[in-house]
Amino acid sequence: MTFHVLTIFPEFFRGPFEHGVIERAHRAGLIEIKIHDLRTWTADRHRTVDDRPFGGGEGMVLKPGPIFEAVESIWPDRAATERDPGKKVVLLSAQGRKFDQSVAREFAGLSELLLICGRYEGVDERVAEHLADEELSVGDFVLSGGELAAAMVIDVVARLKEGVLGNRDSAVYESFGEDGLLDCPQYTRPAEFRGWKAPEVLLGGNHEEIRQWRLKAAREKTARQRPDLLRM
Ligand code: 9D3
Repeated sequence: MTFHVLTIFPEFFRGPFEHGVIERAHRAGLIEIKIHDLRTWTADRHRTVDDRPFGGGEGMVLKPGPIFEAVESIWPDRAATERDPGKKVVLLSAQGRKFDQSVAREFAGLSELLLICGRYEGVDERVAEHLADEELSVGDFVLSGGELAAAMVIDVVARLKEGVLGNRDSAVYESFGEDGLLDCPQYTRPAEFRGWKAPEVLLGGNHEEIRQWRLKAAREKTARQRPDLLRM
């Protein structure tokens, strides 16, 4: 699967995918990540990507021109032929549909995903209306731009692709909220740390007892921290 990111901060993406599971998936050729600098599709001397909002107000708005030019150059067929259902253009914005594990599973079925990162006060609305297939938010909080959101989406979607996770940590276990529960608490050595003991049951070898303890602990933790998951 290929991820495209359109951004005015291409350097932002030097770091996030160079570690762990995603880095290995990339090296194994299971995913491709292409970072595109929006300024490539500007024509003026100052490589202008933004302008002042019509009607007045604070800050700047990303102009539609370079964004349309970029998408049309990354996917030249898109405007001419009917849209390939295996490819999606997503505008990251606080006004979008809320991202979660089930949206990620939907995206994992695509062959290519193009993520447009907004900045400043926002993006000219014609991008959301006439270019993007959808707007996507990663949560009800205010980011400084779409870059961190894009990195999140790529991380979450990539680990759902066949072969990205090892068998041991397979996507079968990637069931956030699917069984209605958070993960159970985990412990490692030392068995006693600063006077706090790891649960005795986990130190013994009784796998049925351990399974029951974990289920109960997951239920208690979910009820305490995320009661909304139990109601879903
Ligand atoms: C809601 C605040 N806006 C008032 C005019 C200004 C504004 C804040 C932050 C406009 C754009 C942004 C940048 N945010 C994103 O690009 C963004 C985002 C987010 O802020 N929250 C959750 N998900 C996302 S995805 C992209």
